[in-house]
Amino acid sequence: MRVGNSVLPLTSRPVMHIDKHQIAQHNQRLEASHGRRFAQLAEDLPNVEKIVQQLNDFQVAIPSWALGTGGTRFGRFSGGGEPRNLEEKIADIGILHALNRSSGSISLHIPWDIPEDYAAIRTLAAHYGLVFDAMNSNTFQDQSGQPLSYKFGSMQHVDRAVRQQAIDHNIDVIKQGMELGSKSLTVWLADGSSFPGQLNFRKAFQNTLECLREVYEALPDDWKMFVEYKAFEPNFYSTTVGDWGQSLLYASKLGEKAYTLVDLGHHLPNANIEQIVALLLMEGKLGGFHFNDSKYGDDDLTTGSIKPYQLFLIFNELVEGMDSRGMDHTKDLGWMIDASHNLKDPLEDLVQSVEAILVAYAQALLVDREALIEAQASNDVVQAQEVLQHAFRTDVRPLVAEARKRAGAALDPLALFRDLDVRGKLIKERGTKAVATGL
Ligand code: RM4
Ligand code: MN
Ligand code: MN
Repeated sequence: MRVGNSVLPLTSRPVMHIDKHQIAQHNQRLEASHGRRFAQLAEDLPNVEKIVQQLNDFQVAIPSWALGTGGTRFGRFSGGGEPRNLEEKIADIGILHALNRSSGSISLHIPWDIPEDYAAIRTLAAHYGLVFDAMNSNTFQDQSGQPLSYKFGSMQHVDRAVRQQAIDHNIDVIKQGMELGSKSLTVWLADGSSFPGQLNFRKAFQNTLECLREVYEALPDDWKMFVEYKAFEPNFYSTTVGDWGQSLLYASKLGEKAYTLVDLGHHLPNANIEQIVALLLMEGKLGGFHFNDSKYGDDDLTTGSIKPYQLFLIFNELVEGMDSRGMDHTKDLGWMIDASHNLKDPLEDLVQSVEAILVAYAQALLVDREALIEAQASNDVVQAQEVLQHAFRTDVRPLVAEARKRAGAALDPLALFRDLDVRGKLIKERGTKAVATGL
C-alpha cells in the first residue's frame, strides 16, 4: 500500500538520522582493539593500502523494494517502522550508507516507486550522498488500471497489443531514469510457461527479442541494458530468459549496450556460477550482478549466509576477469543486493549483506595471482587449492572495517545500529503498521 508519494516538507523530514559525532564516538570506543587487529593483518600484506582503497571505493546499490519486510505467498510478518514512500526508502538507505559508506546508490522498481517530483527526489538522495543506479521495469504483475493482462507473459505474448504495452512501460521507465540520472535499465521477465505445449518456444523467443529491440532503440547512448535470467518461478515449465545462454543470446543480438545480468539466486542447484561469470566477462557481456544467497532456489537470503565460499569463488573470478580486461571494479559492472527480508530487520539484513560482499571482495583481492597461475601451469591441483583457501580463510574483517573508518563510517555498523536503537526510532516515527511497497 502506498501512502502518498510527495516530497516531505522540511518540517516533517525524518527525525532519525545518524550524525558524524555518533559515528566518531562509536569508533573511538572500538579503535584500540580494531587498531591492533588491523596492524597485525597489515604486517603480512605488502599491498594493504591498495586493498583498503579498493574496499573504500566499492559501492553496492540497494533496491528500493528491499527496505520493507519481505513475504512469501503464505504470509508476511512485518517488524514495523517500514518506509511508507520513496522519500522514506531513500532515508533508510541514507542510514545504511551513513553506517557503512558502501551503499551509495538506490535502484528503483517501477511502478512500485514512481517519483512525482524528480528534482526534489534527486536533491533528497544527494542529501544522503546517494545516486540512482539501474532502473527496474515490472511486467510481471498487473497494475490497477492497466488495460491488458500479463497473465500469459509480456514480451513473449501472443497478442501484439500486450507486447506493445510491455515495450511502452520499459521506455517509460528509461525516461524516468533519465530524469534521475540513472544510466541503466534492468529487464527481468517472468515470461515463460507452466505446462508443456503452452508455448511455442521459438515464437516466444522471437517476440521477446523483437520487443527488447524496440526498448533497446530507445536507450540513450550512454545507457546499458541488463537482461536478467532466471531458471524458474513464477513459471514452472519454461522461462523465456531462463539461463545465461539465453540471456547472452538476446544481449548479443541486441548490440553493445546490452549485457547479461547474473542474479545469484536464479540458477538451478549446483550451477557453477563462478564459471558463468568468468566466461561472460571474457566475452565483455557481463553487465550487472544481483547479490543474495540461497539453499534451494531464488530464496533471496542474506548474501553470504549459506555459501560464503561460493561467494568468494565468484569474486575471485570477477576480480581476475575484470583485471584481465582492465575494467574498473567500481564502475564497469552494476552491483546490487537483491534479497528479501522475511525474518530479519531489513536494514540489519542489508548491513550483513554489504559486509559479506566486501569480505568476499577483500578475500579475492588477497589471492596470490602469480602463485595460482604457476600452480595451474604445472597442474599442481593441491597448490591451487592452497592458494585459494589461504585467501578465503584469512580473516579480512579488519581490512573492511579500516576502509569504513577511513570513509567516515562505523567500525561496526550493526552494533551502532543497535546501540542507537534505529529501528525503535523508525517505529516511533512511522508506526508499527507502516507498509513498504514491493514484493
Ligand atoms: C526477481 C528478480 C528481479 C527482481 C524481482 C523483484 O526474481 O530477481 O531482479 O526485480 O525479483
Ligand atoms: Mn534479481
Ligand atoms: Mn530473484
